[in-house]
Amino acid sequence: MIKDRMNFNAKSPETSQIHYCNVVNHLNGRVSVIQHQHKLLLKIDAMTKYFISFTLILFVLVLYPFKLFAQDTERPNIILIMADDLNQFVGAYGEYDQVHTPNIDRLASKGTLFTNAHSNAQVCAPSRASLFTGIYPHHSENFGFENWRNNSVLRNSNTIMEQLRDYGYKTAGVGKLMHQPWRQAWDEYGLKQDYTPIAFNGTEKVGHPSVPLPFRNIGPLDATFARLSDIPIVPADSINPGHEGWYLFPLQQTFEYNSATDRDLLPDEKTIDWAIDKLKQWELSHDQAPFFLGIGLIRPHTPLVVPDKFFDMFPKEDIKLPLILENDAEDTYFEKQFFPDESKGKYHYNSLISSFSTKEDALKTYYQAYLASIAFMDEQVGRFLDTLEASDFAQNSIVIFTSDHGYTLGEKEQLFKNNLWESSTRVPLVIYDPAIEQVSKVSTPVSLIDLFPTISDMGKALYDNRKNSNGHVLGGKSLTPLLHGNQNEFQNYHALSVVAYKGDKHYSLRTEKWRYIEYSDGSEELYDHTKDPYETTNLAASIDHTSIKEYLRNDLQEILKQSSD
Ligand SMILES: [Ca+2]
Ligand SMILES: [Ca+2]
Repeated sequence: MIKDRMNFNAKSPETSQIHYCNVVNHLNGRVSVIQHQHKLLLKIDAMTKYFISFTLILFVLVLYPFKLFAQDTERPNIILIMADDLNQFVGAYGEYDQVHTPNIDRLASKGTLFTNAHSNAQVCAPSRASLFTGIYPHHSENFGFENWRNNSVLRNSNTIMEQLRDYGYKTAGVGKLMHQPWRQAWDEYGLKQDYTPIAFNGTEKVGHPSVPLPFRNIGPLDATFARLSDIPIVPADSINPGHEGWYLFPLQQTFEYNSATDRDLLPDEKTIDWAIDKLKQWELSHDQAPFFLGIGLIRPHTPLVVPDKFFDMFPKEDIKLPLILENDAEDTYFEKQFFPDESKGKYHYNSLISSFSTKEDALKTYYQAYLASIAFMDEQVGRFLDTLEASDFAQNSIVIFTSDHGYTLGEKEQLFKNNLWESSTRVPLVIYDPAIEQVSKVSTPVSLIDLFPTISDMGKALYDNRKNSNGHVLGGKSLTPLLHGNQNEFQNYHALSVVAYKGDKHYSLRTEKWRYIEYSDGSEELYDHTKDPYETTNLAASIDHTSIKEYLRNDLQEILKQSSD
């Protein structure tokens, strides 16, 4: 054995040979020789180890990068998928059996389904502004449709992408995410938001000719619902040249449709294609930095235009409408106190109903298009999830699915969003983290304001979000304890929602059991969700509920005061 090693030593570098000869020549005692030989052998062993280690590393790096590629295990990839104007119509909730959302349901079956999640503002721009910055609308004073990137508080605070990027994440987004896009917040951005295809008169987008009047007149974007095969033909008039065919408005392009299988791709389909390509590109790059990927889908936002097969899933005659009571709005204050004429939601509702022979026909027609748009959106989510699940990222990527706010579909004679009732504030929320054993359902009231701290917590980037003193601190808190079943920090947690109109701010507080609404003139609504999930009976005037109403009123004021500090 020793001889063999000596022979090996004879082939080793010259310096080792000289060292060995010198030792033999200059030492007289056999023991000393053996001791030095032993030391030398140890040295040779170490060299051998280094050689083997180096060879292994080379082997790993050069020959097996695909199999042994490992990302940062401490910080997972985070994927945020957003739908637009999607209310609680998701099958996993088991509340409305007319919906078809197998892919979101699949994600929910693996992750945690939040059954009491809400938006903080019930229109696209301020909801997304508060979600992506983690700052409450009443702190930024950003409530409406103005460009939130001009808002001083929001501009001087990090978006979640910047927060993660500062701590080593690479970030990419595609589709409709921030409403008012801000490219610099991302490392890279794919397709911009595009609500169309839509009918076109050669100059401007117009209502689809198939949509009955007067509903068609509420505006081309809000009013349009049609099968994709129902190609709009808009004749010329004295001003406009007319146009035959669908039109992609921001791109100023004709959308070609020849058949179900021979047509251009819809914006949501292109968005998912981009996200899939990005995932594959990252997979091939072997970059070890974790990623944040935002995917913003447009449907079921209007125009409700999707391929025919999704309309065919919901035959109108088979649709069962959820509970919509006559005169349900009589004991409410939003419309009568603040809209002496008509709110947008009431106007849309009245226009829809008067465009059909019966209220039921009107609502079923609209529900069919909304449900079809959800099913279409769900199919796109499924295409992405299929790719993710087959990728190297399947086990180290958290997926969050939600919407920017809900949608009121006929309840309280409203067809819109931007109110403080359950249908409008409630959003679907699913969080799937493959690394943990999650609880399946959480009924704690949470809201979109909690996503910034949740995501930055997951990415180990839960640090001061302010760029400077003009920024504002976060309004929510990380939901990760809830994923583990720990509710200790959430005993009195609430979802706060706001609607602002003409300078008036109206607030709602949602607890496990109650919804309390306080309008700017002091009018109140109170609903008991254990008995009245559709919020049909306003208990604010009930003597039996004086104390709970007072408690919630004080709580709301306390929250507004506290979170202003
Ligand atoms: Ca929206
Ligand atoms: Ca009522």
